[in-house]
Parts: sequence; C-alpha cells; structure tokens
Amino acid sequence: MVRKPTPEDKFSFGLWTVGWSARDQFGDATRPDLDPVESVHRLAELGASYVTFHDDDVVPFGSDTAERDRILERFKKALADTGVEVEMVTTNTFSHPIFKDGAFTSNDRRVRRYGLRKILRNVDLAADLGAKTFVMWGGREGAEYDAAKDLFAAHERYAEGIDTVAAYIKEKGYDLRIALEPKPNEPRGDILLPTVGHALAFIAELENGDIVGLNPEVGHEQMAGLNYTTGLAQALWSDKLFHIDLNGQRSIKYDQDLVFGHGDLFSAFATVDLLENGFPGGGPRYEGPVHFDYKPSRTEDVEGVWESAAANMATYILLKERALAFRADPEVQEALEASGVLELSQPTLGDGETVADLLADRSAFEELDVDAVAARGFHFVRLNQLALEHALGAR
Ligand code: ASC
Ligand code: MN
Ligand code: MN
Ligand code: MN
Repeated sequence: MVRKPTPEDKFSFGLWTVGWSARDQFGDATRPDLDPVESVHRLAELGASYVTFHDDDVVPFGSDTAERDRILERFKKALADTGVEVEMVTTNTFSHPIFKDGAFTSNDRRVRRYGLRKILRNVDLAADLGAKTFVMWGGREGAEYDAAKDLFAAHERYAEGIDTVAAYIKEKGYDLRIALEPKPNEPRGDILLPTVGHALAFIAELENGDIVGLNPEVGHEQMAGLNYTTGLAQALWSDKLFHIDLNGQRSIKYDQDLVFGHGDLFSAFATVDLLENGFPGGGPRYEGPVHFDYKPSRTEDVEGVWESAAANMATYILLKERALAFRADPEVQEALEASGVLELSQPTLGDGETVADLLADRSAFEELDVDAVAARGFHFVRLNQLALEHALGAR
C-alpha cells in the first residue's frame, strides 16, 4: 500500500465484503469462509476504524438465543481488543428462500411480519453496539413480472415497514437513523426504490421520514446509467446523505462491486472531491464514515482479499490528495471563476426583489442582448482538463 490510513480517514468495511467466499450464479466458492473475528483483526491492522455487518454475517441464520449470545460475546471481544467500532448495521432480508419475493413487500403477509421481526431484533443489536446508522437494502423488494405485484400496495407496504421500524427507533430512544440503499435491479428483475431520486421522493411521503435518509452505492447508481456524484449532491442538498457505499463499476451491467476507483476512476475522483472539498460555493458536507461495499474478485485467494481491502483505502487516499491539490491550485480557482462555477451561488433574484420587479426589469429581457450573452464560452473543457491533470498527478 503506497498510502497508509489513519483514524481521521474514518475507513469502514462491511464484513460481508472481505468475507465473501466468491460463490456466484455460475460457480462454487473459490475461497474459504472467513471468521468475522479474524476479519475485524485484519481490517484493524490494515487501518480501518470501523466494521459493519448484516445480522447473518456474524450470527448464522437460525441460531438460537444461546448460540447468538455466545457468538456476539466473542465478536464484542474482538472489537474491544482492536478498538474497531461498529458504525452501521444492516439486515439480511435477501438470502434465505423465505425472502424470495421480498420482505416488506412480499405478497405473503407471514413473510412481511417475519421480516419486520428480523429487522426489529437487529435494530436492538445495532443500538446495543453503538451503531449510528441502520441500512436497509431491499434487494428482494421487487419483481420479474409486472403482473406479479400490486405496485400501489407494494409502496404502501414498503412505507408501512420503514415507518414501523423508524417509530420503534424513536420509541426506544435509540440514537440511530435509517439509511435506504437504492439499486435498480439484481437480484430482482426490477427493484423498488431503484435510484437515489426515487428513494428521496419515497422518504418525503413517510410519517417518520425525519430519521430516514440514504446510503447510495457507487455501482448501484452507475448500473442505472446515473452519475453517482450528482446523486450524492442531491442527497446532501436534501440533508439525507446519512451514509455511503463506495466501490467500482464499469458501465451498465451486473453489479460488479469492484474496488473503489477500479471502475470509473475519473468519476471516483469527482466523488472524493465532493466528499473532501464540499461544494465549490459552500453547503452541507458529508461527515460520516468512508464505507466500502465491494467484493474481492472471485479470482483472488485469501491473500488477495486483504490486498483488495487495502487497495480501496489507498485509492481513496490518493484521490483525496489529488482532489485537495486540484482545489488549492490558483489556476483552477481562476478557471472556476472563468467558467462561472462560483457565480451559480448567487441567487437569481436580487435581495428583496419580487417577481413583479423582475417582470419590470427590461434589462433582464426586452433589452438583453441575447446573442451577446449566448456568445459566452464557458471553458468547461479547460476546467475538466485541469481536473484530469490533477487526477493523474501531472500538476
Ligand atoms: C447490502 C448492501 C448491498 C448488498 C450486497 C450484498 O447490505 O449494501 O449492496 O447488501 O452487498 O451482497
Ligand atoms: Mn453493489
Ligand atoms: Mn451496498
Ligand atoms: Mn452490494
């Protein structure tokens, strides 16, 4: 690793990432299962400050209470021994066959009630471990066939489920917020809340939406052909960017979960620029953990698992260095000025100006030399080339 993480980097990993044994649609596992306790130790050595997990990553599905308590005690010891903290917990409502038609939106009411119980039990664990975020990725909440789902009822049940969990968090007084994770498809043909935008609109309809925000994942937005940084920006603008899942994806195809930066690298540069530098004209910042949700490729052995975990962090730090240099360069500041980027923070109406004032302002319309204004060149290409040269370390 050319760059070593520090606690200020706030790096965080899902235990399911390094723990993936690489079983896929077409082939068997290529690696042994990892002991979560060992993963906590290895990630700590590599410089991660936090881990996150699905209930089933740590406590196998179906374990009885005594077994669950024993496993959790051993897990808590690993946390205490390493100083690694749990910042986020999430629930697996996608692996067991009971969830094949979803959890909150399964057509079978018994499944919906069971899913709700599984999640509420995990909320208690999240609070007990001091997690601040409770992620909900509804991977099976969807369908392959349009006739298979009453889509109005599905949104009603999804909202009922999230609102019930949020109400429970409030009732218990837990210092926990829910973060929904959009994804357009896979494993279902179509998944509900497919993008950041859909999820934001959904949250606005909830009773307890004040403690519900987003956990956008790089690859999931890119699978929909969308710009991840733009999604983060709108979530920030809405005060809803509660958490992030960083990884890599190369264009619209299956969910690749590559190492961060190993997909669209220049887009990753823009993401780190936003996370580390904020908006050029100021605005809300993301202050949470830098969480990686990737998968060590199936071709890797166990040693390669740890190499890939380190690669996420090293790449982030390299991009951070480059993004800081980009913004600090006087030539970039001048180029931002020339491109009007800083001008956009100025309100379109003047201080105290009314619509009537605008309508009366002949200089804004009747007398505006439209052709002269249209002739302005924005020089965005020059600005982008400066960004690219900084991203490549050429400046
Ligand atoms: C999650 C999450 C995902 C999925 C995936 C499971 O909790 O954030 O993207 O589960 O990683 O393989
Ligand atoms: Mn993914
Ligand atoms: Mn994810
Ligand atoms: Mn994922």
